[in-house]
Amino acid sequence: MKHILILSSFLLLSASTATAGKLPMTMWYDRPADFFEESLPIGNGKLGALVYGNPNHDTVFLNDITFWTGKPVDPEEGAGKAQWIPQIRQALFQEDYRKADKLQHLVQGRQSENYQPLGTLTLRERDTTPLGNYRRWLNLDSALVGISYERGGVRFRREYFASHPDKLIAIRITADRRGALNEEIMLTAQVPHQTRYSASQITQTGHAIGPEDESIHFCTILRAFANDGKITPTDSSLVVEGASSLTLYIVNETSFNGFDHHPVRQAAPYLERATDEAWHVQNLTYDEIKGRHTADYGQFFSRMSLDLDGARANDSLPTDQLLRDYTQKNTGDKYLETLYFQFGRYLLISSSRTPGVPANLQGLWTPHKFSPWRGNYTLNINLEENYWPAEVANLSEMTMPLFTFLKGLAENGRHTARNFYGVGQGWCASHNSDIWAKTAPVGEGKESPQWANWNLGGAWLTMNLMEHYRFTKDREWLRNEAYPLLKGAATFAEGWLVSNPNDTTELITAPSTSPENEYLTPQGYHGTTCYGGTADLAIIRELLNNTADAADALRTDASLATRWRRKSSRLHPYTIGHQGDINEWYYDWDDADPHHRHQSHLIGLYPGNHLWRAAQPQGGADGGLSEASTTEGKKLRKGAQRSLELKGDESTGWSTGWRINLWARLGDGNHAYKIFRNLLAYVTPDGYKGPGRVHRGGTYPNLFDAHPPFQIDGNFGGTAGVCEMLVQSTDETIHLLPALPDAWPSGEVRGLCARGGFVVDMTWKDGKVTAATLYSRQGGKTTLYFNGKSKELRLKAGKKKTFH
Ligand code: FUC
Repeated sequence: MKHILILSSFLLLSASTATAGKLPMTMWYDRPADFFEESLPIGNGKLGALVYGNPNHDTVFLNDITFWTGKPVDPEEGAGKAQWIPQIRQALFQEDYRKADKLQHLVQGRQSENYQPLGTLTLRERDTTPLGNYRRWLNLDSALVGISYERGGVRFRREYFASHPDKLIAIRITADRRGALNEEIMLTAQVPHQTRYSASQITQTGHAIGPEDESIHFCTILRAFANDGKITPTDSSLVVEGASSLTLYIVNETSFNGFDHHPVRQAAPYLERATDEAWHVQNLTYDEIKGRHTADYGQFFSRMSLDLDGARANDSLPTDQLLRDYTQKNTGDKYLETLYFQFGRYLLISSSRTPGVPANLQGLWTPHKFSPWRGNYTLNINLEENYWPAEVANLSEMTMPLFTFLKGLAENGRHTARNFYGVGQGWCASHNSDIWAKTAPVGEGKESPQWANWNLGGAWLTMNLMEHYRFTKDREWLRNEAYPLLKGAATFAEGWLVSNPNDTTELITAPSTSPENEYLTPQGYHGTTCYGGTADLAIIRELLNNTADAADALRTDASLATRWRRKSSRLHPYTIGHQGDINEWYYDWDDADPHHRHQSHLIGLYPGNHLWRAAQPQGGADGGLSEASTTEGKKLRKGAQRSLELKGDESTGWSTGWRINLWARLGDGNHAYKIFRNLLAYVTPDGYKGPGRVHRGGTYPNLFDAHPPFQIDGNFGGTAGVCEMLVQSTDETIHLLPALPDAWPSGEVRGLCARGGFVVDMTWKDGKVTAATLYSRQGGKTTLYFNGKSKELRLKAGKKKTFH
């Protein structure tokens, strides 16, 4: 695999001037973290750390996004398992669901691998007398974490950051009295390792859990530089005495060399790389390294600013208190809402810059030897949701790790398509994946088909590809990178579709499951395997339409595009159930859990487009977000709304994030906002068992999303949801304030992106747009809807226009 980060050439600035967020975006706390859900994350897109900031015992969990268990997949995995597909299909068409569920176990493969933590750094101060004036913060504008405190009349300060340009984590400790620093520095690890303490340096090598000759290896080097004083190695630490300032640089490399390279026999030269990086730190001063970091990070972060109703930073209360008050005192604090929004952007920049290795379930931050759900890539919502804010929130380049990862999926997915599903062309991916671009279904014959048997994860991910094109209009990228992946996924879908036995003019999938949901048949069977599941058909509809659109845009494969559209129109249509909702199952069955967290049958409303577009009228003064024009559209709109009502407003973090976007797409800003408030519900750290414990979907004190446990997707869903309330767009239209909640009567947003390759800056007051500037990246036209009027807009590349 080529390790090249493809950076698109277009400008991604805001429509007017590039702006730094006008409000200072700082999370702060008045005490050190006790739990990791209180710690502050830093990351350079590959290396990350969770900073606790307790001077007596400062824990820094280290992570490298390329550190996983396992090795490349076996292309022969599952060979022959496809023989069971016809039997499962037959059982389904005879309506014998029990038998189908049972047979599905024969079409399962190995579990995914685990994301693993690197070492844990501990900094221990010799003097443990009481501290005063303690403060700990994360500044989102500069991606700097810090703590400050006083002890014995001396003021101390620590600064932590993760630099992308210099591939390191830096920690600097200063004191305002000469020679006042006395620290002990230790590096331990939960995985097999050896640590060597030498003069001013710690070197740790080791490997992921598993056989030494079959696992990813790593090398972490910490170099310590003291001003004044001395650094002495012991067997288990570096001891710093009498220093005035201390700078630590931490580098790490792993032997991961791409999804298809063995981590030992075809290892990346990780020892050499780590050594080079460790030497490199001497080429620059600390201030230079810090300056390069803030400039690099700032070029992305500063592209977008948000001001809700003139909210000001409430500096008198720490962020965890703001969050608690938000829920418990119902403050509706708009500064906190802005902070939360921007924190999602911070997390994406900090966790998604490594080719082939997208942000995982925890972004890249985990303190656990074995993370919940293996910290893997879950393709039936979670990985997709990680990237929902990327385009709208002006961080388009951050999608490149995902798209290079998709190439690996497409490679491995050819084997999975053939071995497990008997489809000889195209590629597919299942529910769980990992750094090895795993595509085979999991379960090992033992797990419920509800999460083990499903083969449309890859198809769902291709939506992100087409969205990237819609937002950037980067045709070269579409041609060279995205189109082959779309075409391969569409080819698999064509091979997988079968005639509906009840109406042979229609196409369906069989077997099918609807991500993790369970049905109840009228006969009382409680199961998961079905045929013609709505989610499958929605994903395939979106895929076929997108691939045909891509072919049109590239002026290629005209007859294939016609075939894909014809097949898309033959898919079994949406139906409405006895409760007025869109049926999730082929039949009008009830869900075993009516509030189930997944709502995959609404994929076409969000993140997809086809249901959303069908539920809108064509044209109309307000672009018709409030009412559909066709009978079919009205029916779908009502059905989607009813489905959401039946689901309710409380769910896991990621599901709550999704529901914000779904309600926003229905044009109901107040409902979207109500759910946004739920997403920001204060949750205590999972390990906290004392009084006031809160365990639910929401937000931890460090603003990490609580599934619970911590999963980063909800953060990203929330950031995307804010954008969706403010601007919605299709290839031909842009709606300003399509779902503005009453709680945000006035505000200003800069740098929000729209389909068609536009960037929007806008101010609003009393719920109406007061000024909007649109900038075109590549040149193009759109119809702009705002304040009940519409304007045709045509702009040349790099030009902008302002409307009042
Ligand atoms: C999906 C979800 C779970 C969880 C897991 C990581 O399987 O259904 O809620 O988020 O991914």
